[in-house]
Amino acid sequence: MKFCLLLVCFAILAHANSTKVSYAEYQLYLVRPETREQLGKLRDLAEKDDYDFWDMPRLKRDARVMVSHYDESRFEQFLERNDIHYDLVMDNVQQILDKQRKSNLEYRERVKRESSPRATVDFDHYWTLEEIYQYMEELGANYETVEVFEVGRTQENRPIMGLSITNGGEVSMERPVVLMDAGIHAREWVGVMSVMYMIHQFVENSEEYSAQLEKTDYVIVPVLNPDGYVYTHEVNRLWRKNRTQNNLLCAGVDLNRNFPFQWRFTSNACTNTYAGMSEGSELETVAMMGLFSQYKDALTMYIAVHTSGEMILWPWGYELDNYCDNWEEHDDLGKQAAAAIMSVGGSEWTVGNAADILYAASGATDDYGKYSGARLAYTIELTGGGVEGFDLLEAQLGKAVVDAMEIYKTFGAYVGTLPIPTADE
Ligand code: 0X9
Ligand code: ZN
Repeated sequence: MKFCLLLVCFAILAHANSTKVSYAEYQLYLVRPETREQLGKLRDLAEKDDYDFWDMPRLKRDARVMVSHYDESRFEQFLERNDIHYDLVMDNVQQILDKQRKSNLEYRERVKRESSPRATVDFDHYWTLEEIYQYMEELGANYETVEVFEVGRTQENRPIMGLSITNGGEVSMERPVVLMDAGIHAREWVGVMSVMYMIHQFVENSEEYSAQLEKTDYVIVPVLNPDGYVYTHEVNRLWRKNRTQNNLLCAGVDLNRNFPFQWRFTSNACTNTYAGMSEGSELETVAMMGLFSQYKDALTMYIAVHTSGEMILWPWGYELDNYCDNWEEHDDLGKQAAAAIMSVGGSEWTVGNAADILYAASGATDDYGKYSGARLAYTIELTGGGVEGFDLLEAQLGKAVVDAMEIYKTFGAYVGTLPIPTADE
């Protein structure tokens, strides 16, 4: 009997893992906390309940929250009880996703018709994991400056691939290292694409960046959460976490809450910010920790690439009113990068302390990077899709990655002027 029950459960899980998730029964709200108390209530809700906050609530700003019809009245009652201003902006989230998909397909068709011969890489569409890994392998095979390596494996046995770009063909440990990852949050596709664009530029247009590539080594993990990334392409566009099965009901650990610095227990495994059973419990976390420790002696900068909000954030991010020792250096460089974005026609980005500007979050990679010895550690939140969708339309992707490139250039050029940590002593 028990065995049968188990079989039924497995069948349900297998089905849930393979059928495309529809958001027809979900609606999108904008909520706007006007007081600190309302902000606290909303953040509490985001952490404890399993509503999907596309943005974390910030004071006097709109945040997008996706709520099922089933939870609608409970959610609205909560907002009304706390006198929180809200707008129901979309009745059927699936319609936005479908509209975006259609527009993306049309755009792809147009680009295909207009560009002849077709370039080998393009930033007109979001790449699949296969396309990303294939491109990395291609660069590794064709360029002396590129090395491609496996950093670890996921629960679903996918390789987590890393790539280095170095002048001599390997990380010298005598030049400062910039360590980066993207795709820790599966649905944040713009971040992943910006890193692929950076790799493409640094490798295939290297003359343009020779001054900075001579002085700095790059170690990059473009998709730190490959299981989640594939899941967003194949099953559920809005998935954020990895794919660990926490219990019968809920899957996924938020890897950006799982790192072993100021880790904090969260009880509800179904929330989008579930921190895992224990610190460093996830394979992806362990893989990334391995890189932090491998390059420790030359590690100078760490960049966590996320979407969205157009923000450049520095530590500490786990609590309010606690700035890291060299926060002014972080802030100055962040502002330089923001100015560079504006100089290429981008919008005005916000630069500041992660907890202040966004919210406090424990066990995140940025703090772990700083704690592991990186002189500079940032989270960058790239351009997102507004109420029109979680991420940008593909037609706007090209501009977003060019803007992000301004940050990578500004940061890299500065790092090239710094001594490696061991030379400081
Ligand atoms: O919540 C996060 O993990 C990041 N934002 S996102 O919308 N991409 O999910 C921000 C993390 C900022 N860092 C810290 N607060 N430590
Ligand atoms: Zn993120």
